Amino acid sequence: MAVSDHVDFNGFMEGVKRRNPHQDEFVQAVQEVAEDIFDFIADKEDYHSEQILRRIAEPDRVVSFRVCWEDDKGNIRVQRGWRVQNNNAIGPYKGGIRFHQSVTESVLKFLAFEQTFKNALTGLPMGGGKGGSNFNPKGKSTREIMRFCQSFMTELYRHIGADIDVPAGDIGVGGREIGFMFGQYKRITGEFTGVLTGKGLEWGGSLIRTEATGYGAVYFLANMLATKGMDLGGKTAVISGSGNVATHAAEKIVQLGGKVLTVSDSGGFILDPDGITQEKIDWIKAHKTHRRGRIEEYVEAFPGAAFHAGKTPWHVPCDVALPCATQNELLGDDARALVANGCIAVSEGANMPTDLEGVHVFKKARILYAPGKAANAGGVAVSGLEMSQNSARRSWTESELQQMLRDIMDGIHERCLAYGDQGGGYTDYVKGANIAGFKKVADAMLAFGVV
Ligand code: NDP
Ligand code: 2IT
Repeated sequence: MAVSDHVDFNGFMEGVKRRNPHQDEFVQAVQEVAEDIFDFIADKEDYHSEQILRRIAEPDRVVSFRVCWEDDKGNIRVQRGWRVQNNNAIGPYKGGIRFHQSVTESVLKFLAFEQTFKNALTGLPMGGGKGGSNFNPKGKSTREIMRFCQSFMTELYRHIGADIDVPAGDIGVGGREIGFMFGQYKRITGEFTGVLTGKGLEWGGSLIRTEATGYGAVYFLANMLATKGMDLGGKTAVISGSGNVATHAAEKIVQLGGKVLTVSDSGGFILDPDGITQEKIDWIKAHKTHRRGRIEEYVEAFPGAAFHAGKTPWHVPCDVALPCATQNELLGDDARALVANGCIAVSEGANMPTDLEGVHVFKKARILYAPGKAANAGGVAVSGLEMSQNSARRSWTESELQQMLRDIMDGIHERCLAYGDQGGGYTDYVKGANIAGFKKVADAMLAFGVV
């Protein structure tokens, strides 16, 4: 078939929308990738005739299941659980589990799709998957969390395995939840394997996994600044979120000499003009443990700060911004405000935090802008290193792992430069990440034929 006979970008997106009704997040993630991939594959016949993008944008499978559990008052509660196995062309499915009331099939399909490119970018052999439930962990007792995790794993266990699909944490799932799920998997199967990552250090976990996503997002930011001869010393940073990714991103910014002005949660953001120091970050970590505290209580502990209810922090003037909470938390107007206020770099700790309009604003302004699939890949990368350590039945030291994380983030940055260089000193990191991630997965799929 001649290249000109192939479906064009608009035709492709119409098909994606038709086949995925009411799945706006999934359609958005596919569009962001397709915008770059259609140009790249324009003259590459194999990718067209083998329908590679069409196949990556159709999950290998979506497993949906009922999760029943009993709350502390004896009420029977029913939630829905999913595992989306998007693509395993270059390794076992790999990706986190999210527990949040906003979780839908669309959200998990977008996350599994993004994860496929992200994992390829790390250079490690991992395919893309994601799972979760519309369970809301806020306000639940530890016993309720345990019963929910056990019930969730009682179905999930039959779909995962150390060489099949290896889940980890995400929003609402941290070390405690991974412990409950790992315990249940081991109880059901009788196997002690590296079936989950983000495990405790005593039972197969890896050093620096907890810190890796936030630290990695700042390493990537530092790499982008370095291309312009700059570093983080003295730079002001605006961060959203106050969970795992946000607090560790803040910590690394402070270590590299920057000043963090904001963090947030779903209730609003705090602005601390004196800067959020390590001592204050430690307070946030302790306060938000197991989703108990609210960020608005920060102003009682540190009266120099102000709380802005129901608002996001993007209108606060800053040099660099790190959205680290959730998808579509930074919209077109927010992106315009950041650019107008002189922000020079954005590094996404969260997955797809910027909507498509915002992405286009950043690209047009030609600022340093790293999409989540590149900037937040440090977490899954250290998960990949946890898998290697589990398979080899050994543990690397902290300094070895720190170096490996640095090297992997440098490698992702290099791959983005290689495919995103637009000339005139401007790198389109979105394009670079999309093409580099796509090419690796696509070439593996070509090797396998039509399967
Ligand atoms: P946590 O559960 O530790 O923290 C989530 C934070 O985001 C909380 O501050 C939470 O506020 C806020 N948040 C969640 N949902 C919303 C919402 N709808 N609106 C406003 N704020 C919200 O999760 P993580 O830090 O692990 O994850 C944050 C982001 O990073 C997610 O996009 C995740 O996919 C991504 N990510 C995580 C990785 C990891 O290793 N953990 C790896 C790569 C990406 P509140 O307390 O009010 O709910
Ligand atoms: O979005 C992500 O990359 C994660 N939540 C981490 C996935 C993992 O397998 O460590």
